[in-house]
Amino acid sequence: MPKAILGYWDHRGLAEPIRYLLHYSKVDFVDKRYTADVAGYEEWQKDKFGLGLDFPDLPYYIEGDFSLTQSITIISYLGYRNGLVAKTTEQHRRTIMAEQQSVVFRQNLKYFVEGDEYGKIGREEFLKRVQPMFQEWEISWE
Ligand SMILES: N[C@@H](CCC(=O)N[C@@H](CS)C(=O)NCC(=O)O)C(=O)O
Repeated sequence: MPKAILGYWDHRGLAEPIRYLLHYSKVDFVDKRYTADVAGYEEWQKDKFGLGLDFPDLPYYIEGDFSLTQSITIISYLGYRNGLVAKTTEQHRRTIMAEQQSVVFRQNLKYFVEGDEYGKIGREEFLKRVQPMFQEWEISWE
């Protein structure tokens, strides 16, 4: 079986949690990174429709004939493959809810951080406003 390949831009973005998970699970993989320049963009455009992906996008994950896109789906699959799955109904409830909630969290945080907010209100107020977004996640996972 050829080495698994994780393809993404040469930054953290949506791929970093997948990279963490692959390292944590001791999966030997190719960390394929497309550079943020014309050459990288053109390389990705060539691969985009040449890799046989069902829904071509970045990140992608390939294991031989098997391929996946959608960052959360890749994480979910790797969890399944590496025994990091819920074993009870309650764990499953938390896992699937946290999975989608993390998408919303990321979106909201992104809008907040990338918007003009930080520049307008300053660091102290920014940290105060961003705090409640993290508080919801302060839950026990026992
Ligand atoms: N919902 C997708 C979003 C994927 C996405 O927006 N990928 C961006 C990078 S963050 C991209 O550049 N995709 C390549 C393309 O659109 O050609 C996921 O979670 O994987």
